[in-house]
Amino acid sequence: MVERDAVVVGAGFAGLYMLHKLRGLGLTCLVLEAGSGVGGTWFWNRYPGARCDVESFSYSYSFSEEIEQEWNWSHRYAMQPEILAYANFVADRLDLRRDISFGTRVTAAQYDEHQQHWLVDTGGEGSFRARFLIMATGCLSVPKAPDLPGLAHFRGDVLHTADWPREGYDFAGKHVGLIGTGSSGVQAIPIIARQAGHLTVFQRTPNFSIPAWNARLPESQRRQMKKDYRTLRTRARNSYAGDFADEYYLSILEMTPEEREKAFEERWREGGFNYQYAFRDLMDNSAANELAADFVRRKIRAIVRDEATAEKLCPLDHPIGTKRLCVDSEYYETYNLPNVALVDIKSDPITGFSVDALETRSTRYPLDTLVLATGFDAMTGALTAIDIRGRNRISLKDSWRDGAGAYLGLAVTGFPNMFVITGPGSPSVLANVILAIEQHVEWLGELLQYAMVHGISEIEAYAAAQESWMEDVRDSADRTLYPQANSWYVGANVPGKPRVFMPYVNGFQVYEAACREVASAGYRGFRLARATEVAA
Ligand code: N01
Repeated sequence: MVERDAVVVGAGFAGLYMLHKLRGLGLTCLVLEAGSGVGGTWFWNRYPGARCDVESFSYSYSFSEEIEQEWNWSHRYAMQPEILAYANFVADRLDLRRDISFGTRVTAAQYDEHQQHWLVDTGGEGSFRARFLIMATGCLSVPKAPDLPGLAHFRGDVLHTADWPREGYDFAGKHVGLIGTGSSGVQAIPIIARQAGHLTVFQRTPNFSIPAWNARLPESQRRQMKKDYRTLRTRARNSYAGDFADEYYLSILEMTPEEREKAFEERWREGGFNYQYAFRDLMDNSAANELAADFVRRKIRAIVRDEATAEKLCPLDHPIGTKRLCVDSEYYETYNLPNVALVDIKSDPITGFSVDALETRSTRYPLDTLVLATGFDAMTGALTAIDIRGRNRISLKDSWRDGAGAYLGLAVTGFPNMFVITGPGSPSVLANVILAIEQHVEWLGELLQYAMVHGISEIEAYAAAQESWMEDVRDSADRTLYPQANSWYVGANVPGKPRVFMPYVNGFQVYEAACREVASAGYRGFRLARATEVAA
């Protein structure tokens, strides 16, 4: 049995920084990672076109000025290989690998109330004991295999974007089918279309996508960004989305039609997420939202030459932004290529597969390869995949049966000394997730420091604190348009998952202030017990 002060699960961006932070506190720590390398989601998601849709300078650690200055981002939005190289650079620069056990998948964890420590099992790769268990398992890390009738009959290659072969895949000359038009599909489709003999996209629901206008960063801009880093980071910390961009200052409804059209056009030309975040009434006013949505639909119709295809690509079933916006590079333009076809599987559903074809109600599509860009069991999937048992052997899965919850999105009642980085109830996926991770790691570092100084051996969220936090998470979401969509934010993409809006919608800056306030009130809402009190 290996013993440490803390076991961290996952060596993505959260796990790496958590390890560094714990070392700084003088705690011993081991990170258990299922993959053979660091990087988390960026280790597994190697599909063609995979890149970050938050700008590279923003989507990077802010805690080390040395790392900021030493690393050079090549593009406005970094591609997956570059982000993975960055994660490796950080791991080497901070000498993190010696405390990471690769190829070690955590299968179970049990809290021992008498000893106040966690026993962590890996199903053959060893057992571990630690006072603290920190789940850095990521919000989007468990791929969702879609329930496709008869898929087992298909003898062609089946690839999932979130579990892509490390050696890559040669699409040349192949007839390829792709299911899923969320961020992953929207990024992969233009690249696969250029490589494959023919690409058929099977679309269930169209998404809104904004151009990335990705480009190489000129040296002068890189130099300037590095000079301005502290100001930019401060701006991000004080913002809704944890990003540098200007946000929330325009009201769609207060503008004249001409001003509005100009503002939409400017945001479209600027590209990326600021199309959503620049307008303060877009996410809570249906009329404002519809105007922004209509502008994007008009863009789609102007780009896509075939009228019927353009109509199929126009989202009509959800307000813009209520499903996560996609950010693309020539996504809509791809449908003008002669080797690309779009099939609406809502009106012509998939009925089955044969050894070499996908069949819809009306048509047989011969395929060599099927790409699944069908998403994730988001926010909770990586946690409920592990048999986590807290006080009285209660399982996390059971305690989340009616919906996931965590106090501040960080700590779950009944699971003392376990913490979740960017868990349900925190801004996580609605913010720049690297900053969301940093804020959690830093806040948790302070809590553990406080525990050490005060001789506290057990930390647990009170049930009332968690309930009231999750009530606020839900009520805040209900004041917006977010819950109107069948999105993975509410777990709607996983059959049987309770419909609960999981992220915190009030903004990164509001959330950070709430966390600070909890800390300065002596960690209000947490039961902090000294060893003697626990034993009693
Ligand atoms: O997954 P998704 P994703 N039959 O869930 C369809 C992040 N990300 O991997 O909408 C047919 O968004 C499903 O259809 P529908 C980002 O946060 C970030 O693309 O359920 N279709 C949908 O079209 C993103 O939001 C980056 O009707 C089925 C698609 O599959 C999140 O990951 C890059 C189906 C799934 O879309 C998830 O994105 C990539 C079925 N049975 C991803 N099941 C960055 O750049 C599902 N679909 C940072």
